[in-house]
Amino acid sequence: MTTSGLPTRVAIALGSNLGDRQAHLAYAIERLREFLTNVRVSSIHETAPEGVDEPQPDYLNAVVSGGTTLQPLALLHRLLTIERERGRTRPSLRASRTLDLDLILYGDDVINTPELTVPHPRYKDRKFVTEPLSEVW
Ligand code: PH2
Ligand code: MG
Ligand code: MG
Repeated sequence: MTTSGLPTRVAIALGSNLGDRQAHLAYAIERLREFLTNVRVSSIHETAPEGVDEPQPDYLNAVVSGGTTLQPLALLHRLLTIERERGRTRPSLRASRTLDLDLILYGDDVINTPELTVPHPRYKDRKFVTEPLSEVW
């Protein structure tokens, strides 16, 4: 748990494969700038869907890093709010989505709660995360 008032460096993975994907990512990046400092934005990667059961449209993926004084759960709740602002629904696990914002890294913290697992448990196996992450971390 980070307790100081100093910003913690975080990485957030962005994904979209429904609707105006570019607009969803651009919106998310602008919203993230409201509470992150020293923001770095990766390039946008167009990727085939991975680990899904049914055919899906291709994704646009990116990673944003920056500093925040928000605690992890407060940050998570901001991310979920931004997803909802783009009409995100969850009809099933890994369903196509307008906007997915995953908290991948929160400094060096290891967090295991029912609501939040950080580092994100599968990110190292996902090229659509590791490639953009390598551009900003
Ligand atoms: N997200 C998933 C499942 N599969 N595949 C790609 N290419 N990009 C994603 O963002 C993605 C995925 C569930 O979060
Ligand atoms: Mg995800
Ligand atoms: Mg998610």
